[in-house]
Amino acid sequence: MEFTLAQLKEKFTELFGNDGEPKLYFAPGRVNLIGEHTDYNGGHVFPCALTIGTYGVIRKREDRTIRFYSLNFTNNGIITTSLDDLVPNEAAGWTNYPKGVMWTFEKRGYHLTAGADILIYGDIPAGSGLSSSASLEVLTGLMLRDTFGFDISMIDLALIGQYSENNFNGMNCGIMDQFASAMGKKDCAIFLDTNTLNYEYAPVKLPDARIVITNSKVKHSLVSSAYNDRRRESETALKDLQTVVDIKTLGDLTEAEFEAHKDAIKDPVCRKRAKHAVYENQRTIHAVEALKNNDIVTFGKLINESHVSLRDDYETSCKETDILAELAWAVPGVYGSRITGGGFGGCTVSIVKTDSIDQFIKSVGDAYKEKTGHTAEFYVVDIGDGARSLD
Ligand code: GAF
Repeated sequence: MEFTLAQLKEKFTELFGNDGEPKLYFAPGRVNLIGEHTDYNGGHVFPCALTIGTYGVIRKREDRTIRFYSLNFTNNGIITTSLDDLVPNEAAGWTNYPKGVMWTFEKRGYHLTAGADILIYGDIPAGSGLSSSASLEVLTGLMLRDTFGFDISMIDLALIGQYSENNFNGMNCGIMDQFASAMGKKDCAIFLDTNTLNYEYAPVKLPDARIVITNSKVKHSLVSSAYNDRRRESETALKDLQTVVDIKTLGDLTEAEFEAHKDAIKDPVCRKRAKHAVYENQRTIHAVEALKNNDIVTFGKLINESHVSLRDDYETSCKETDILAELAWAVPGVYGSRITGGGFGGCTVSIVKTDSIDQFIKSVGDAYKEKTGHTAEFYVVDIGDGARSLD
């Protein structure tokens, strides 16, 4: 983190004056350990909040003006808008995320009686797929809730973030990222059933290993349209299956039930998508059981299988993340490695024995550079708490 908390507040005062005490908040990014592209298919996910994320300083105004400033995009200066202009607009760039949350508040009857001055700073690497936008949405929701005194639960803040991303920003994401940012807990992953929103905190006890995130530094274009395509294909498969079996979501099926009914899915591409969603959900359930039994070897194997399924059936991996996973699998001391998050670039997550981490970084980093020309970045991460006030 480039700034101290005191510096964030000083910067706020420098930009927006010292007329009243501003408040400081934080919402984390996330890494998903397993359960990918299951959250909009009624399956389970297993993400954890990180200690990196998005910081926000806020102070209520008297009028309806909203002023934003990002320490990450200082060239844009102060961006001024109004509560009367909560419409998505490409030129508004990153401010579409907080504006979307404000719009959702209004839509849900949480009436914003005044504007605000807001300073943002994020330390999630840009384009890494570690949920900087979800963290910004949850952060905005939390800041608005506290500043305007609304009674809204953290889970509802996550749902508001998801709604705004779906309906204001046009990305049909599931609930995982916002839920992890809002509800994260130090040293635990969240075993979340996205059908019911029932969840359980599972301690991530890795006696001899750490979580290592590898950033491919690649982000292929049209990520959000490819993501929305996957969602549509899964929905088509579900509709076909519902003609032969009584299910609400793909998460309702076991592997055996899927195999028995899969021929009802007419399109072979949709059939592959559904296969991933069903098997990945079951893998996630087994992986959490393995982790609870301190069986890190099985946990790692399931992580590897998840990558293969995302590569071959769901097709959200890409050349670079396939190379990263394959290089990781070849390093002794790696329990498991796979692409994490929405896909089409971004990061892999690996469980690496602590005393193999240096070798992992050197051998994966060197070979990746040689094969792709890109310089990967490695983050040995800790699991942090969810969104909170820092005052
Ligand atoms: C993105 C989405 F935002 C999540 O909701 C989830 O679907 C994920 O991709 C894939 O598991 O991060």
